[in-house]
Amino acid sequence: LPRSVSGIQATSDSLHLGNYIGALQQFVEHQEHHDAFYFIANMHAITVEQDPAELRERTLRTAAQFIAAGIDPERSTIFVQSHVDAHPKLSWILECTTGLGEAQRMTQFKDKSAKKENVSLGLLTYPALMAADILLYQADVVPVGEDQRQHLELTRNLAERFNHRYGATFTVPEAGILKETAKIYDLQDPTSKMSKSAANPAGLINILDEPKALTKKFKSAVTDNDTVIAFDPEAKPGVSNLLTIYSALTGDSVDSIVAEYEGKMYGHLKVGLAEIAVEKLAPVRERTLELLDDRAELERILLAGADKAQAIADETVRVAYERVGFLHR
Ligand code: AQP
Repeated sequence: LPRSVSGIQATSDSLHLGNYIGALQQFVEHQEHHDAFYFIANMHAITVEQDPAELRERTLRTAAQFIAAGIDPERSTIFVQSHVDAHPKLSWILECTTGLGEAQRMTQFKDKSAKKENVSLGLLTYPALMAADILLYQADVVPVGEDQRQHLELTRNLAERFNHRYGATFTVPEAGILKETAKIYDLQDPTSKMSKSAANPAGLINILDEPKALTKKFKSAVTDNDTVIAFDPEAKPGVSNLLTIYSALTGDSVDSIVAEYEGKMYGHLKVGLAEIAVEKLAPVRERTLELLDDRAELERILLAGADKAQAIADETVRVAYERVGFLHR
């Protein structure tokens, strides 16, 4: 089976709808025909300051949301990044394979460092750790959203560079980015990516929001002064984003949704979408809360996942150490 590998940072109490549609739904889909490895990126999380107790809690909450969304720990390997020592080991080698200018050109680094007074070195080396996360498992495909395309391109370059310099070591992975759903936008500012650091909380749909809050946010989504429901991201970013979300949550094509709502008003679309989102997300919320009631079981799943991940990752590190000329211990 081809291997699918991806991760999500443990940086909020709830994942948001962008994570759910851009990443999680694909994870669930991939486990049908891939050997799948999905991890909670707690090491990436500390590239910006985190409260330790909060990070611990969010790591477990993120794991619970993975499972509640449909990742089956019997079929997919779910683990915590810091449980597998191979990640920082390979990351070091890949940092030494990356040019300083190359890392400084990453738009995520530029955006995040521009907003901060104290920029950590980890924020700059973030993409080398991400490349390690992927290359350790010899991933064939990496399901992510559009915002990770550049990091994935760097991962591919690093794999090729290393293979060229030291001999075939890493599989060069493909980006699993679905064109239609690669970027979900903020409901209040539909030209910006939906993100946990949203300027206005009403624009951010959390998958653990209560049904009432979900409905309210969809109903107050920003649209435009026109009245026609049509898919046109340039002229009608707000309505187009609602149609994209509708399509991603139902599996129906955007065209068929537009046809269904022909002659209706924006309000109808918003109410219809709110109902669909509640139907889809309320069970994820309930299941997450149930899973969080049995933390021992969650921890057991994560430790079993770490064992499986470690066996593969350690072997890759062994080969990479050998290739670069590290002496056997
Ligand atoms: N808006 C989005 N649309 C589609 N996919 C998205 N992803 C994130 N936002 C969207 C995808 O979710 C996965 C996990 O991303 P992450 O761990 O890097 O965290 P984040 O949610 O991307 O962080 P934010 O919300 O963007 O936080 P800040 O505000 O810190 O910048 C990835 O596959 C990502 O592509």
